Amino acid sequence: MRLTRHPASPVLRPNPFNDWEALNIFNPAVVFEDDLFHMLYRAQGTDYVSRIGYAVSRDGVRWNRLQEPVFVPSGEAEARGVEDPRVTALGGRYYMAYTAYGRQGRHPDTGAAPSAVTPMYAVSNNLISWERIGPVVEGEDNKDHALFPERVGGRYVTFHRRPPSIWLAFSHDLRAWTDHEEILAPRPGLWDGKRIGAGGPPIPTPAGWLVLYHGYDEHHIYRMGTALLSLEDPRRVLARPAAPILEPSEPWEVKGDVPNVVFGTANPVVHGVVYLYYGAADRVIGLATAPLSDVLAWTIETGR
Ligand code: BMA
Repeated sequence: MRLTRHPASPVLRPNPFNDWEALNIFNPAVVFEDDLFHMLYRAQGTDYVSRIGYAVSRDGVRWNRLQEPVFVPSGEAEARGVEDPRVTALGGRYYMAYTAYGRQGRHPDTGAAPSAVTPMYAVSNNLISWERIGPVVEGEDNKDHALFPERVGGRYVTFHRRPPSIWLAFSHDLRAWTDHEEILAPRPGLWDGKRIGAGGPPIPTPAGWLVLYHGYDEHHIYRMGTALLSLEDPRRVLARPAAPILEPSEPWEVKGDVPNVVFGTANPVVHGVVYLYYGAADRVIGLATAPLSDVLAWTIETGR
Protein backbone atom coordinates (compact mmCIF):
# COMPACT_ATOMS: atom_id res chain seq x y z
CA MET A 1 0.00 0.00 0.00
CA ARG A 2 1.36 3.35 -1.01
CA LEU A 3 -0.25 6.78 -0.94
CA THR A 4 -0.77 8.43 -4.33
CA ARG A 5 0.85 11.80 -4.87
CA HIS A 6 -1.50 14.42 -6.23
CA PRO A 7 -0.29 15.28 -9.75
CA ALA A 8 -0.22 18.99 -8.87
CA SER A 9 2.30 18.37 -6.07
CA PRO A 10 4.11 20.21 -4.69
CA VAL A 11 0.95 22.16 -3.88
CA LEU A 12 2.66 25.09 -2.16
CA ARG A 13 6.11 26.58 -2.65
CA PRO A 14 8.16 29.41 -1.19
CA ASN A 15 7.04 32.87 -2.23
CA PRO A 16 10.00 35.03 -3.32
CA PHE A 17 7.88 38.19 -3.04
CA ASN A 18 7.49 37.93 0.76
CA ASP A 19 10.73 37.81 2.68
CA TRP A 20 9.27 35.81 5.59
CA GLU A 21 8.30 32.92 3.25
CA ALA A 22 10.94 33.31 0.57
CA LEU A 23 13.24 30.40 1.46
CA ASN A 24 11.27 27.33 2.60
CA ILE A 25 7.67 26.46 3.32
CA PHE A 26 6.87 23.07 4.80
CA ASN A 27 5.33 20.97 7.59
CA PRO A 28 1.76 22.36 7.48
CA ALA A 29 -1.37 21.83 9.53
CA VAL A 30 -4.60 21.42 7.56
CA VAL A 31 -8.18 21.30 8.84
CA PHE A 32 -11.30 20.84 6.71
CA GLU A 33 -14.34 22.80 7.92
CA ASP A 34 -17.48 24.05 6.18
CA ASP A 35 -16.27 22.84 2.78
CA LEU A 36 -12.95 24.67 2.99
CA PHE A 37 -9.40 23.47 3.59
CA HIS A 38 -7.51 25.73 5.99
CA MET A 39 -3.73 25.52 6.15
CA LEU A 40 -1.24 26.83 8.69
CA TYR A 41 2.24 26.40 7.31
CA ARG A 42 5.78 26.82 8.54
CA ALA A 43 7.67 29.42 6.52
CA GLN A 44 11.31 30.42 6.62
CA GLY A 45 12.65 33.63 5.22
CA THR A 46 16.22 34.43 4.38
CA ASP A 47 16.80 34.94 8.13
CA TYR A 48 15.99 31.21 8.65
CA VAL A 49 13.49 32.16 11.36
CA SER A 50 10.27 30.12 11.17
CA ARG A 51 6.93 31.90 11.15
CA ILE A 52 3.47 30.49 10.48
CA GLY A 53 1.40 31.52 7.47
CA TYR A 54 -2.24 30.87 6.58
CA ALA A 55 -3.76 29.67 3.30
CA VAL A 56 -7.26 28.59 2.30
CA SER A 57 -8.49 26.33 -0.50
CA ARG A 58 -11.70 24.91 -1.92
CA ASP A 59 -10.12 21.74 -3.34
CA GLY A 60 -7.10 21.20 -1.11
CA VAL A 61 -4.82 21.69 -4.11
CA ARG A 62 -5.02 25.35 -5.19
CA TRP A 63 -4.32 27.68 -2.27
CA ASN A 64 -4.77 31.37 -1.54
CA ARG A 65 -2.47 32.73 1.10
CA LEU A 66 -2.40 35.76 3.33
CA GLN A 67 0.42 38.21 2.73
CA GLU A 68 1.46 38.40 6.38
CA PRO A 69 2.22 35.53 8.78
CA VAL A 70 -0.54 34.82 11.34
CA PHE A 71 1.78 33.57 14.11
CA VAL A 72 5.27 34.89 14.80
CA PRO A 73 7.92 34.26 17.48
CA SER A 74 7.63 35.98 20.84
CA GLY A 75 10.37 36.10 23.48
CA GLU A 76 13.67 34.28 23.96
CA ALA A 77 12.11 30.81 23.94
CA GLU A 78 10.93 31.42 20.36
CA ALA A 79 13.80 33.62 19.20
CA ARG A 80 14.72 31.23 16.41
CA GLY A 81 11.21 30.44 15.32
CA VAL A 82 7.79 28.84 15.71
CA GLU A 83 7.81 25.52 13.83
CA ASP A 84 5.76 22.59 12.61
CA PRO A 85 2.13 23.52 13.43
CA ARG A 86 -0.33 20.66 13.91
CA VAL A 87 -3.93 21.81 14.35
CA THR A 88 -6.85 19.95 15.93
CA ALA A 89 -10.49 21.08 15.95
CA LEU A 90 -12.15 20.21 19.25
CA GLY A 91 -15.29 21.57 20.90
CA GLY A 92 -15.63 24.47 18.46
CA ARG A 93 -12.09 25.78 18.95
CA TYR A 94 -8.78 25.11 17.25
CA TYR A 95 -5.68 23.95 19.09
CA MET A 96 -2.28 24.40 17.51
CA ALA A 97 0.69 22.35 18.61
CA TYR A 98 3.91 24.09 17.59
CA THR A 99 7.58 23.85 18.42
CA ALA A 100 9.14 26.90 20.04
CA TYR A 101 12.76 27.15 19.00
CA GLY A 102 14.81 29.34 21.28
CA ARG A 103 18.41 30.10 22.01
CA GLN A 104 20.50 27.32 23.43
CA GLY A 105 20.68 27.30 27.21
CA ARG A 106 20.13 25.27 30.34
CA HIS A 107 16.67 25.05 31.78
CA PRO A 108 16.56 27.78 34.46
CA ASP A 109 14.83 25.73 37.19
CA THR A 110 16.04 22.20 36.71
CA GLY A 111 19.45 22.89 35.18
CA ALA A 112 18.64 20.03 32.84
CA ALA A 113 20.57 19.34 29.65
CA PRO A 114 20.62 22.16 27.11
CA SER A 115 17.35 22.31 25.26
CA ALA A 116 16.33 24.92 22.76
CA VAL A 117 12.98 23.44 21.80
CA THR A 118 9.69 23.49 23.70
CA PRO A 119 6.49 21.71 22.60
CA MET A 120 3.81 24.42 22.92
CA TYR A 121 0.04 24.72 22.52
CA ALA A 122 -1.96 27.74 21.33
CA VAL A 123 -5.72 28.19 20.79
CA SER A 124 -7.88 30.07 18.29
CA ASN A 125 -11.54 30.62 17.47
CA ASN A 126 -10.89 31.50 13.82
CA LEU A 127 -7.54 29.92 12.83
CA ILE A 128 -5.96 33.34 12.33
CA SER A 129 -5.76 34.96 15.79
CA TRP A 130 -3.88 32.69 18.19
CA GLU A 131 -3.35 32.81 21.93
CA ARG A 132 -0.60 30.83 23.65
CA ILE A 133 -1.68 28.24 26.22
CA GLY A 134 1.67 26.82 27.35
CA PRO A 135 4.10 23.91 27.04
CA VAL A 136 3.49 20.16 27.27
CA VAL A 137 6.89 19.73 28.97
CA GLU A 138 9.86 22.04 29.49
CA GLY A 139 13.62 21.76 29.70
CA GLU A 140 13.99 18.68 27.50
CA ASP A 141 14.38 17.89 23.82
CA ASN A 142 10.74 17.34 22.91
CA LYS A 143 8.56 18.10 19.85
CA ASP A 144 6.24 16.30 17.38
CA HIS A 145 3.23 16.78 19.65
CA ALA A 146 -0.36 16.71 18.37
CA LEU A 147 -3.70 16.82 20.15
CA PHE A 148 -6.24 14.01 19.76
CA PRO A 149 -9.52 15.34 18.25
CA GLU A 150 -11.60 13.88 21.10
CA ARG A 151 -11.12 13.47 24.81
CA VAL A 152 -10.49 9.94 26.02
CA GLY A 153 -11.87 8.99 29.43
CA GLY A 154 -12.69 12.67 30.01
CA ARG A 155 -9.12 13.89 29.43
CA TYR A 156 -7.29 15.56 26.59
CA VAL A 157 -4.64 13.38 25.01
CA THR A 158 -1.48 14.52 23.25
CA PHE A 159 1.30 12.82 21.41
CA HIS A 160 4.78 14.05 22.13
CA ARG A 161 8.26 12.86 21.35
CA ARG A 162 10.99 11.98 23.79
CA PRO A 163 13.79 10.87 21.51
CA PRO A 164 13.72 8.43 19.94
CA SER A 165 10.06 7.43 20.59
CA ILE A 166 6.43 8.55 20.41
CA TRP A 167 4.89 9.24 23.82
CA LEU A 168 1.40 10.04 25.11
CA ALA A 169 0.37 12.41 27.90
CA PHE A 170 -3.03 13.33 29.38
CA SER A 171 -4.54 16.54 30.74
CA HIS A 172 -7.74 17.99 32.19
CA ASP A 173 -6.97 21.57 31.13
CA LEU A 174 -4.29 21.46 28.37
CA ARG A 175 -1.85 23.01 30.86
CA ALA A 176 -0.82 20.30 33.29
CA TRP A 177 0.15 17.12 31.43
CA THR A 178 0.59 13.84 33.34
CA ASP A 179 0.85 10.07 32.85
CA HIS A 180 3.59 10.34 30.24
CA GLU A 181 4.09 7.00 28.56
CA GLU A 182 6.13 5.69 25.64
CA ILE A 183 3.86 3.93 23.15
CA LEU A 184 5.82 3.48 19.89
CA ALA A 185 9.58 3.00 19.61
CA PRO A 186 11.92 2.77 16.61
CA ARG A 187 12.35 -0.69 15.08
CA PRO A 188 16.05 -1.31 14.40
CA GLY A 189 16.63 -2.67 10.91
CA LEU A 190 13.41 -1.18 9.49
CA TRP A 191 12.70 2.19 7.80
CA ASP A 192 11.89 3.66 11.23
CA GLY A 193 14.87 2.15 13.01
CA LYS A 194 16.45 5.31 14.42
CA ARG A 195 13.85 7.86 15.45
CA ILE A 196 10.10 8.40 15.08
CA GLY A 197 7.50 11.09 15.77
CA ALA A 198 3.77 11.65 15.29
CA GLY A 199 2.31 13.18 12.12
CA GLY A 200 -1.01 15.03 12.22
CA PRO A 201 -3.72 14.47 14.84
CA PRO A 202 -4.80 10.79 14.86
CA ILE A 203 -7.86 9.75 12.85
CA PRO A 204 -10.72 8.18 14.82
CA THR A 205 -12.12 5.04 13.14
CA PRO A 206 -14.34 2.25 14.49
CA ALA A 207 -11.26 0.00 14.60
CA GLY A 208 -9.12 2.44 16.58
CA TRP A 209 -7.04 5.62 16.28
CA LEU A 210 -5.23 5.56 12.95
CA VAL A 211 -1.84 7.21 13.35
CA LEU A 212 0.34 8.46 10.52
CA TYR A 213 3.88 8.99 11.78
CA HIS A 214 7.34 9.74 10.46
CA GLY A 215 10.52 7.82 11.04
CA TYR A 216 14.04 7.60 9.77
CA ASP A 217 16.75 5.00 9.54
CA GLU A 218 20.55 5.03 9.69
CA HIS A 219 20.63 6.74 6.26
CA HIS A 220 18.54 9.61 7.63
CA ILE A 221 15.74 9.08 5.09
CA TYR A 222 12.41 10.34 6.44
CA ARG A 223 9.41 8.17 5.51
CA MET A 224 5.78 7.96 6.67
CA GLY A 225 4.07 4.89 8.13
CA THR A 226 0.92 3.93 10.03
CA ALA A 227 -0.12 2.41 13.34
CA LEU A 228 -3.45 1.69 14.99
CA LEU A 229 -4.16 2.44 18.67
CA SER A 230 -7.04 1.27 20.84
CA LEU A 231 -9.92 3.77 20.92
CA GLU A 232 -10.56 3.39 24.65
CA ASP A 233 -6.92 3.11 25.65
CA PRO A 234 -4.61 4.70 23.06
CA ARG A 235 -1.58 3.42 24.99
CA ARG A 236 -2.39 0.00 23.47
CA VAL A 237 -0.95 -0.56 19.98
CA LEU A 238 -3.23 -2.80 17.90
CA ALA A 239 -1.35 -2.86 14.60
CA ARG A 240 1.84 -1.52 13.03
CA PRO A 241 2.83 -2.62 9.51
CA ALA A 242 6.50 -3.19 8.70
CA ALA A 243 6.35 -1.15 5.46
CA PRO A 244 6.03 2.63 5.03
CA ILE A 245 3.20 4.32 3.08
CA LEU A 246 5.28 7.14 1.58
CA GLU A 247 8.98 7.66 0.97
CA PRO A 248 11.02 10.30 -0.85
CA SER A 249 11.37 9.69 -4.58
CA GLU A 250 10.35 12.87 -6.43
CA PRO A 251 13.18 15.33 -7.11
CA TRP A 252 11.59 17.90 -4.76
CA GLU A 253 11.45 15.29 -1.97
CA VAL A 254 15.03 14.18 -2.50
CA LYS A 255 16.63 17.58 -2.85
CA GLY A 256 15.86 20.77 -0.93
CA ASP A 257 16.99 22.36 2.30
CA VAL A 258 17.32 18.93 3.98
CA PRO A 259 17.60 15.98 1.56
CA ASN A 260 15.30 12.92 1.52
CA VAL A 261 12.45 14.11 3.69
CA VAL A 262 8.72 13.47 3.56
CA PHE A 263 7.41 14.79 6.88
CA GLY A 264 3.62 14.55 7.26
CA THR A 265 2.03 16.93 9.75
CA ALA A 266 -1.62 16.93 8.61
CA ASN A 267 -3.93 14.11 7.63
CA PRO A 268 -7.52 15.41 7.38
CA VAL A 269 -10.14 12.98 6.08
CA VAL A 270 -12.37 14.56 3.42
CA HIS A 271 -15.24 12.56 1.92
CA GLY A 272 -13.59 9.30 2.95
CA VAL A 273 -10.14 10.18 1.59
CA VAL A 274 -7.03 10.77 3.71
CA TYR A 275 -5.19 13.88 2.56
CA LEU A 276 -1.62 13.65 3.77
CA TYR A 277 0.10 17.03 3.61
CA TYR A 278 3.83 16.89 4.15
CA GLY A 279 6.96 18.94 4.09
CA ALA A 280 9.19 17.73 1.26
CA ALA A 281 12.95 18.15 1.77
CA ASP A 282 12.08 21.01 4.19
CA ARG A 283 11.39 23.27 1.18
CA VAL A 284 7.90 22.72 -0.32
CA ILE A 285 4.56 21.12 0.59
CA GLY A 286 3.40 17.87 -1.00
CA LEU A 287 0.01 16.17 -1.01
CA ALA A 288 -0.58 12.41 -1.20
CA THR A 289 -3.93 10.67 -0.75
CA ALA A 290 -5.64 7.30 -0.32
CA PRO A 291 -9.12 6.15 0.67
CA LEU A 292 -9.28 5.90 4.46
CA SER A 293 -10.81 2.41 4.18
CA ASP A 294 -7.77 1.19 2.19
CA VAL A 295 -5.22 2.63 4.62
CA LEU A 296 -7.12 1.17 7.57
CA ALA A 297 -7.62 -2.29 6.05
CA TRP A 298 -3.95 -2.48 5.02
CA THR A 299 -2.79 -1.33 8.46
CA ILE A 300 -4.88 -4.01 10.16
CA GLU A 301 -4.06 -6.81 7.71
CA THR A 302 -0.32 -6.31 7.51
CA GLY A 303 0.25 -4.77 10.92
CA ARG A 304 -1.05 -7.30 13.41
C1 BMA B 1 12.72 17.15 12.25
C2 BMA B 1 11.96 18.44 12.48
C3 BMA B 1 11.25 18.93 11.24
C4 BMA B 1 12.04 18.74 9.98
C5 BMA B 1 12.65 17.35 9.94
C6 BMA B 1 13.46 17.09 8.70
O1 BMA B 1 13.57 16.90 13.32
O2 BMA B 1 12.85 19.41 12.95
O3 BMA B 1 10.94 20.28 11.41
O4 BMA B 1 11.19 18.91 8.89
O5 BMA B 1 13.44 17.16 11.07
O6 BMA B 1 14.54 17.97 8.58
